[in-house]
Amino acid sequence: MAFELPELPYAYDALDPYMSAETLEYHHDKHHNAYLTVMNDMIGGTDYENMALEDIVKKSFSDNPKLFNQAGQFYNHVHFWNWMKPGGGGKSIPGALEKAIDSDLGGYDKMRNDFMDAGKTQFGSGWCWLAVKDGKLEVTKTPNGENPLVHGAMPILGCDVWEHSYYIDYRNARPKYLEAFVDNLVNWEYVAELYGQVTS
Ligand code: MN3
Repeated sequence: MAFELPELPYAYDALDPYMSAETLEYHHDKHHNAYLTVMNDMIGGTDYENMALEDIVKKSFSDNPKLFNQAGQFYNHVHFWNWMKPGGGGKSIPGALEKAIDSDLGGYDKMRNDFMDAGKTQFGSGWCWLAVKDGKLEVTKTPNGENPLVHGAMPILGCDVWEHSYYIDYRNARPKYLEAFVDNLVNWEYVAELYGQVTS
């Protein structure tokens, strides 16, 4: 069964001025769609064809690195659009997740700094993450299309730090993009929903 490109959960200009319609048009319609198209071509007629996306990501990481590049990035972006919303970001975080950020990550301000620092220090393309491993929250970073799934953790928030995600709006200023993401874009309700699924 071929996978399909999910529509953006908001209008292309909804995240303006923190992420422009031009960025979302290229990032969603071109980049995300390209990962999807190549992945669908590669899984057609193979054992991967009827597997769940998470299983394709985990299996291909060890067995088929070329497929993993596409499947990992397809998976990451399916969530990335939902990890943002108009009027998002900041400290207003649903209760159970807020408590876990306090107990596991030293509170909101430390988590915010550590998350942005992970994104800033990821050399080259990649992602920074909030993930749940063995029931506890952690902040991590990965290169290219890798994600916490392949390291035995569940990603609940990720920020794409490939240049295609910020170069139109921020040029080379990755730290400004990360700050806008955390302070103005994060959809904490969706992050909390994923957190609830992992910890329930
Ligand atoms: Mn991307």
